[in-house]
Amino acid sequence: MKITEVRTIVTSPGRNFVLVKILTSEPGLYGVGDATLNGRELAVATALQEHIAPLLMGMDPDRIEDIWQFLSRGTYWRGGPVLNTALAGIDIALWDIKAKRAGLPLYSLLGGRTREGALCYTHCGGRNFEEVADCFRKEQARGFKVIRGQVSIPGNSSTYGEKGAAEIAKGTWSTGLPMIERWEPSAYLRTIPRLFAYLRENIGEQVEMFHDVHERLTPTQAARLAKELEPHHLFFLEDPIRPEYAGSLRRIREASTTPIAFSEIYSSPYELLTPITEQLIDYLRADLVRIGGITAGRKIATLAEFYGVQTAWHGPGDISPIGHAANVHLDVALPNFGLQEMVFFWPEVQDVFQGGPSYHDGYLNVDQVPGLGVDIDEQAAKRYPYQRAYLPVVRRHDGSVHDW
Ligand code: KDG
Ligand code: MG
Repeated sequence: MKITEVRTIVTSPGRNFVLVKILTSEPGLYGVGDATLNGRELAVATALQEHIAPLLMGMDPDRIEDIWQFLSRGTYWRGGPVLNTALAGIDIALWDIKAKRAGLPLYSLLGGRTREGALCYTHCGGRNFEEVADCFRKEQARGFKVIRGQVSIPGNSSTYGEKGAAEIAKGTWSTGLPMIERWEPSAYLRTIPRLFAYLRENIGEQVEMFHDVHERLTPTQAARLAKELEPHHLFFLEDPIRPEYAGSLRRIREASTTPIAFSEIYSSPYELLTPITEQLIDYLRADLVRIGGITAGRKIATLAEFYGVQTAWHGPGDISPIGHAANVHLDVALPNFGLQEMVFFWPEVQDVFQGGPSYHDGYLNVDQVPGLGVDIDEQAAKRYPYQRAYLPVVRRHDGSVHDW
């Protein structure tokens, strides 16, 4: 069997997605992949169309690992979010083909089910503590056992996550130029411990809560926050410091027993080696579509298993139902699965994609159908043309750039 075409589809049903469709010499046998990279979509699409697709013509799609090595190391100047996201798109599509050929759901090729469903979480935000608590009550009523809590920070024009699930689903991206958010650490560091004291007081201990720092603190600030949050028993504190400071996770570990989830921004499984092998983290927050797909994800998850680290893949709305399905197929097969991010996709997305993970009472699942269980309606995809869009940028009150 041979690869006969690698098709790149850029579509924007409410936000931009970059998709891959790999066709083969077996009539009707193709695979779909996700290569979405917010704010740099066309860089990935061009890498796929101009540099990667020509290399794959005539290759055997069954040779997933060989193609992964060939695309990853054969490029010589390797890695980074653009090339590894393109690689992920190819990789996910090849796994879809392999599972379809076998007539098995993808999780079956990954070792079969270790669980009946994947524990998932939703996003709550608000302009004040009461709004956040109201959101927690609403989401608990929908069955969520784990909920992320974010809140507006006094003095800031807008704060990441304050709009909750709606913001995360369709993203806070903006067409035209990036939205500039203002942010200062002092007000943030005072507010977040008070938020979780309020939530524990008013929502109770039954629901698991966590918070996403979104890579904004210095190691010392992060150590302070993790310590002050200890009494509230968070499920984890997410991305407390910049990805470049991974070694400083040691400082947070020394200061607190608050569990740490880290690595959302990483674009290579190799960046995770120290955090995992030194047990500096409790959950790996990598994004399969960023680090190189299912092939990379299952390797780093297996390493993590031997160090007591669990998975908590980054999920939609940043990625499409295809990437989300790849998440959940791995989730239900991995012994060290921890938690899965999710959003409810909106109508335009459901117009373009058929299938994908389903939600029930706090858990996600995938159908027992061959492959990933997701398909693309290419005609519908054409109805949502790409529009340049950027993620926000944060500047401190003095105007200097900070991490968003
Ligand atoms: O597009 C980027 C956002 O989706 C990102 O901020 C999400 O940090 C994120 C999270 O934990 O979902
Ligand atoms: Mg995050």
